[in-house]
Amino acid sequence: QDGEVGKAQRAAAEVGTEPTIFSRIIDRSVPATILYEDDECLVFRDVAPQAPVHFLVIPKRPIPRLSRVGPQDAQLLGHLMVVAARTAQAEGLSDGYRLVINDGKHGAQSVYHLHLHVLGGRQMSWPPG
Ligand code: DGP
Repeated sequence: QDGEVGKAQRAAAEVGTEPTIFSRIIDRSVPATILYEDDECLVFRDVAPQAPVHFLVIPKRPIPRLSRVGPQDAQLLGHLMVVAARTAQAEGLSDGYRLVINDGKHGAQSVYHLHLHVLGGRQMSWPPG
């Protein structure tokens, strides 16, 4: 299948074999527009924005996907959401925004390093595709 879904399905076949592009953004060997960083997470603009504001919040620890997290990750996951909300506010998204986590093949995940999408700056619709 072509497009984003096809890319996601091909990526699903390679889970766990390689560090992802996001590891290279964390270590600065691939450039990105970074909005926020602390010891646990990094926030940067999505290279293919789907809304006027579209950024990603990732843990520095390379958890591959949401369905692999356990109770030991609860504090980190909460931190990612708090950072998402604070960065959304800093980006001026006072009329609201959407958080998305794609998991696995059916979720159309293409990069197997856990990430929260934050999308805003336009009216979203429901249901998502
Ligand atoms: P997902 O389908 O949830 O796995 O989304 C992965 C997102 O990552 C997708 O919206 C595009 C973005 N992305 C992929 N490669 C890069 C990159 O090299 N730099 C940046 N900034 N974003 C990337």
